Amino acid sequence: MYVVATAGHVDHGKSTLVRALTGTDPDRLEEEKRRGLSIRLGYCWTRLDGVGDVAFVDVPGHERFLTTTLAGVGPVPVALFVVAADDPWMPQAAEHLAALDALGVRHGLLVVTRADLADPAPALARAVDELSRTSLAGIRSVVCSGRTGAGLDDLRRELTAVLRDVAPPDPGADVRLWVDREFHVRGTGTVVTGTLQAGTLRVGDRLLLDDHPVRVRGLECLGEQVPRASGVARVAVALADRPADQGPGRVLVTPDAYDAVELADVRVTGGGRLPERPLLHVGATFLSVHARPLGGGLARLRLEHPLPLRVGDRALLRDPGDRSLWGVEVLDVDPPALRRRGSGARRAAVLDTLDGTLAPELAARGLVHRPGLRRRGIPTGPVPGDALVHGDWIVSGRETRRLRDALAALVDASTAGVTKHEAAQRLGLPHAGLVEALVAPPLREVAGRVTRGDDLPDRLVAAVAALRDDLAESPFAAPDADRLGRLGLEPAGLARLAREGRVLRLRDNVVLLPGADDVAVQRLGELEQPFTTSQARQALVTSRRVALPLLEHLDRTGRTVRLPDDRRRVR
Ligand SMILES: Nc1nc2c(ncn2[C@@H]2O[C@H](COP(=O)(O)OP(=O)(O)OP(=O)(O)O)[C@@H](O)[C@H]2O)c(=O)[nH]1
Ligand SMILES: [Mg+2]
Repeated sequence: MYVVATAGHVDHGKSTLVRALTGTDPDRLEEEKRRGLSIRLGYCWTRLDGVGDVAFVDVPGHERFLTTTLAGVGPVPVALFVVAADDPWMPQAAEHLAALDALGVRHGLLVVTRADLADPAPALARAVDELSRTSLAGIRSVVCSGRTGAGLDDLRRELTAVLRDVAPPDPGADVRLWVDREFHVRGTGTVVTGTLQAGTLRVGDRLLLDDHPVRVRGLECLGEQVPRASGVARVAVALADRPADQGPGRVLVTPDAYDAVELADVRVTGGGRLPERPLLHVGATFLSVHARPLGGGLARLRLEHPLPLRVGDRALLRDPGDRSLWGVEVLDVDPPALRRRGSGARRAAVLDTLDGTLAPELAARGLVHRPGLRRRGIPTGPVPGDALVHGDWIVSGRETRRLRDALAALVDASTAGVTKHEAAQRLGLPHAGLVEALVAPPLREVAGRVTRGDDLPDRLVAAVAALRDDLAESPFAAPDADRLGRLGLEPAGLARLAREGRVLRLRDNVVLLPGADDVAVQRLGELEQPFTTSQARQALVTSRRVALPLLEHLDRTGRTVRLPDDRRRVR
């Protein structure tokens, strides 16, 4: 199926053309018929040879209904741009064209209608010229009359040619249906309608309507019940589990596929200076936003309530006061906080590099997670050659180097390395597995600890790690010979560790961690001076086997003085 939205000034003949093409009057309200004016969106469809089903979303042209018009064209990829031969270029023609241009609509057909009333050539020339400065530049055009039917066959043929150029969207894409109507059907319950842009809806699907879980109980496409529908399509979705106390639904999405976005950094095009509180029109909905210009055509938008936005989304900003319009392209839906002065300009410089691909996104963030990328609408590849990949995590080359340096500094500041969890925490990494991935020579990981590898054998690194655990609580409870044996610390190994400053060796098989002597001096300094060996042993919570060589070590290194009566004092 294809979906086409009309656009054009009030009374220029949009609805008349849709009726002529489909045999159905898109103006169904009594008031619409009486006033000869569209007020709501109209929905009709037909079949065109060569392309099949074509659904129309007929929009109102009156300036008062612009919000409805924007809801109609917002999610639709193809425009039927209608201009009256007898009433060339008018304000809402310009306004609708600006909206289509801002949304980046590239597919469309220009129709000059009411050709039975005036020479269509001037209207056609003017419209072609106006379109030439927009995303619709160079589209096909046709002249016809909705009243006499002249030129309608040309219109069908040209529209067929236009639609043949529209690439079909991915049926496997996540669903995001912007709701343009919601109503209650007796016996069925809540029904929402919209233009499904991509992806597939199936009866039985569990989705989220705004934040609330709902189930698809029935699906209707062009007036018929269907078990499934893939975009692009006009769909009516009957929902089960719709909470009664909820406001009108805005958007129906695949669960977990989108972030609930309240802050978005965007590129803004057209118009003059942004007001502080413009309206953001996106999909078929609109809401108030706070706009903070970042300079260089970039801005940060704070949304009044969260929406499932993605990078690359096109939307409109509007100042309802003076009817100005701006185009918006979403660059980042998870931007960092801006605190310090001047951070806006720095942020703008980063935003200028973002183009919806992975490489600049990775460069800007340093570290990304594939599920997060998918939710934000950014491709998860190709991964730049210098990046580090660990499971779903990707770290940029530059951030990898920075983290490796920081990890090395952490290790160097420790006595026997750091655990992965400790390192992850200190480096601000979201996952300890990343530490493992960052370990590269001269660092290495042994028994869950990252240490400086040098050329120490694994068993000695592991033994030091175990020793550290042993001594964590009681730093003077030196392991006995038995424990040293179990750790594989034979005299040669101990000698080497002592030489490299990884242990403090007081006697052949009395070892503590480096720095234990400093702790001892501090504790002994708190005793009444001078103190006996027994008092020292109690203060350090240790045995004579450790206390004696430790005190001798302190004497030798000049930190305690041994008195003639065998008592000591701290220097
Ligand atoms: N003579 C003539 N009249 C037309 C033609 N097309 C539309 N009209 C008349 O123009 C008036 C407006 O037509 P609509 O089709 O309602 O115009 P519209 O663009 O849908 O208007 P809005 O929805 O209000 O923006 C109606 O009275 C139509 O009968 C045409 O080709 N020739
Ligand atoms: Mg109309």
